[in-house]
Amino acid sequence: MEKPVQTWPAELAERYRAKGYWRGETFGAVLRERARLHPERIAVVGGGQRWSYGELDARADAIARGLLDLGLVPGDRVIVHLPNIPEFVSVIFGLFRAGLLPLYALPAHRITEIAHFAGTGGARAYVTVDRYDNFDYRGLAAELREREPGVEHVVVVGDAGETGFGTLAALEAAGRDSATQPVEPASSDVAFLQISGGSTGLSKLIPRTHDAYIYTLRESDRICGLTEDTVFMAALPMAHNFPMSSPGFLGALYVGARVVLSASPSPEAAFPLIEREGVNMVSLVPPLLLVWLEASKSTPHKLHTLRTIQVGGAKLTPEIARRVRPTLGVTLQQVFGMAEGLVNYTRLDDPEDIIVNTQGRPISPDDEVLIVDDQGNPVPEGEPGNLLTRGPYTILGYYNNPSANARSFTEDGYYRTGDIVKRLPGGYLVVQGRANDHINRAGEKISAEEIEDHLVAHPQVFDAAVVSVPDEYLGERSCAFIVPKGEKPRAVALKQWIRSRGLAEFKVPDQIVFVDAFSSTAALKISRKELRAQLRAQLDEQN
Ligand code: J2J
Repeated sequence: MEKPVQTWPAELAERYRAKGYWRGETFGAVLRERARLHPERIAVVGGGQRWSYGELDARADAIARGLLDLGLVPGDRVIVHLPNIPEFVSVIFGLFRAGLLPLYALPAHRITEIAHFAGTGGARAYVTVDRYDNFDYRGLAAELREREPGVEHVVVVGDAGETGFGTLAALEAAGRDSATQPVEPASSDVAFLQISGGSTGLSKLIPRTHDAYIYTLRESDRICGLTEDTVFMAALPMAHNFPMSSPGFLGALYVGARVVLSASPSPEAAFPLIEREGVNMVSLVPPLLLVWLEASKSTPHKLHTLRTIQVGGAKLTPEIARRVRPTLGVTLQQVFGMAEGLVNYTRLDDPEDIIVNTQGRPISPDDEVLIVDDQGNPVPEGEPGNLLTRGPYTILGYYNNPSANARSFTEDGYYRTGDIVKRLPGGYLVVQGRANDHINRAGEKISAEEIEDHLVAHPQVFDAAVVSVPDEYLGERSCAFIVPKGEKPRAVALKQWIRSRGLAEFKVPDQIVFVDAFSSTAALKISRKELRAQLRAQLDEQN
């Protein structure tokens, strides 16, 4: 039987240590050290709170003890389902310190996704917030406890109401008085589980170790020019790997910089904070960049402190990229990364042509990048092909998922990214498209298969195929082709159906097209992939 976590072969691990990539650091120890060096400096600002490094450190200690006193033991998984609030940071550092593994869920996720994470991750606890963005997460927690009895503990940030769940405030208070001594995990241990974009079917869990992840933070900080004077804004949801680690809020904390949390990435929420806190760096997805560029022209807020805007998660068109410097007077940095590992950056001092037209080059000289045709043969430089990668921070397998691993990793440990890229001289990558059928909707990845499965569960749906459609604003939107069964359902009813299945709002199809049948060739058992390609082509013809 395959082990739940695939680790690097001994000789590679040895090389990464010898080269100083993996330095034996852990998150808990890093925070301790920063707090010792400059306890008074502000670490996190958000939700009306300002926490110094010393305060964050003390909170993390109390939370670690409080969690262990619940009966959790090192190695246990804990779902963290929190919006951009300072408690996101204290909770995960508390977990790190206790050797417990955060499993990051997005605020947009709903019961079906959370129950899936709880089941596949074998989570024993769930940390959430009372309410956020017109949604009561306590109700979700109650349903989760019913569906997944393995989730023994629920901790609510804020008001637990009548639920009987514990609150973070109570857990922290108890932890402050506790004599429990957490044991620092090993740096080679898994620190947390990220979630995959879910290219085929349901999201998979991504185990990342302290050593490997902290290496990316340190190098990202260097490449992106972070110093103690950096004021980094997390505007995208913090649970996303991009604002978390490239260099993200964790990279900012790693250098002892300040992290400012915006409850929403909208200019209305973010711009006043930029002015008030003197934010100089932020990461965005392409559609938000567009909104920011427009809003910046008429905002009363002063944005002159901004120096770098990073854009990633989905392809940025050169036309928009070119407008960044003249409009905002900042340096654009393109970031092409993935929660499984490999991250590419354009460098701050790259020529404008590279910054505008490429998605950057890898972090590490030991990132091995292969660009191959469908038979696995390398393509000539400059030609598009499938991107495969392995290296000092790219995982070698998903958590406890042998069948996904068989599909997504080669025998010699390369991750099949599913991205089609071409490589330019100097190692710069240009993303050309994708080999697999997910929809990249404004940086949120949606698996066609997952949504199709929910659609065909509807009594009036005979068959369904979900495809991506180019969208001027979102980059891509989702379109569901539906073959009805009996009376044709209404499009709004199908959208409502997806919501009622307990899925994130971004997975609700943007567009629904009814067809009598899929083409006759489809009946001849072409693959779903070919069917989706045909339907996409059909849409293109119509437009
Ligand atoms: C085109 N496609 C991109 C880009 C990601 C940094 C930045 C992003 C992510 C991320 C991340 C793209 N142009 N600039 O984790 O640390 C698409 C690719 C990729 C997939 C990964 C980070 N940047 N993509 O987006 O795990 O298809 O990570 O394989 O969410 O997003 O998605 P995700």
